[in-house]
Amino acid sequence: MNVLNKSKAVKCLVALSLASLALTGCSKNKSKAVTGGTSKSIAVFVPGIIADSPIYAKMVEGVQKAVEENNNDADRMHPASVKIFEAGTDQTQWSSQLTALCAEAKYDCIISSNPSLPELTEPLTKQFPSQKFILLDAMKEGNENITTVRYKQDEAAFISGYIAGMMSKSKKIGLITAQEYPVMNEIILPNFEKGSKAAGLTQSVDFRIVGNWYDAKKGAELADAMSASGVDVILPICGGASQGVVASAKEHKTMLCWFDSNSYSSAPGLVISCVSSLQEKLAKEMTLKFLKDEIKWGTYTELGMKDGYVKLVDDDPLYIETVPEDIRKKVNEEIKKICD
Ligand code: RBF
Repeated sequence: MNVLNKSKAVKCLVALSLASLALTGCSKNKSKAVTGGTSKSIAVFVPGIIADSPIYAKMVEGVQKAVEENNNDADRMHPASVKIFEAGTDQTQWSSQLTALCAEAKYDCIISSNPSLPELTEPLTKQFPSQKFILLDAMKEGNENITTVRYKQDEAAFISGYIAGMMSKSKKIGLITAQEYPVMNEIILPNFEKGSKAAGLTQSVDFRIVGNWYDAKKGAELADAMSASGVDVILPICGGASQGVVASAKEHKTMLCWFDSNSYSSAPGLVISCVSSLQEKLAKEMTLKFLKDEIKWGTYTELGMKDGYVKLVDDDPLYIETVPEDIRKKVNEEIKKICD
């Protein structure tokens, strides 16, 4: 090999390793990318604000952990990359933001979460036939580009309502939602009420709407008005606006039920239940399945307490201190009935 050819070969090698770096993003197994694997690229579309919503924060963490695990696995032939898009709370923009993401043609799969996503992504699968979507906390069957998994929110709402009913002294409980949506109106609210009635309450749930997922001031105003009318347990499902509900609860000593995450410490002694969805675990598992080409496209799966994806956090010392033992026992019996 003459000097000129030698320098050409070196340049070629440098170019190849640069290409492999670009393929793997930050993976350790660069050589694998060159020798056979195809790089997979994932976008996480956050329909809201990560910091305000544990359900979104856990989705992002789960996907990131899956990609990290995949890229650290020396035997994996498919290094992956992930990019996070925080879409914000202006829902009128979500469709065009998603279209722009698809049009980039950079992402093999877009992962997102909430029940409005199937309707937004379905038309895009016609426009961009190779674009895949994994949608959590959502339901859609029969589209070969989409797979969905939904939590049994009826179970989460029933147990929350049951604890609220057992703990309420005024026998009046409330639910503050950010907005009305089918899962809220048809599943969460009726099952929260059903749970409270199973605990002996007779009144319907005081139901109030913030109008968005961020207005903490409005959340506090609604909670203040509720406690003024005698409500002594509130379930807030309103993202950032929940902070206002917590502030009001601390002022009026109103008890709180919580959804999606462990939040006993946000108002110690006042939070009487945290029913968590295992969104991080699910997001990680679904991402790994995608990276291993194991997703069953076009399907819809529902996961609940029996499957371990919806869980009352009952081992937190604050739950044990706040909710008396006889009530905790009755709650466990209700959970057992759901799981049997
Ligand atoms: N939940 C949140 O915690 N934060 C949000 O920003 C948020 N935005 C939503 C937007 C729409 C259009 C819909 C239908 C639901 C949204 N949710 C949000 C609710 C979420 O999907 C779920 O029902 C609740 O978190 C209770 O598990």
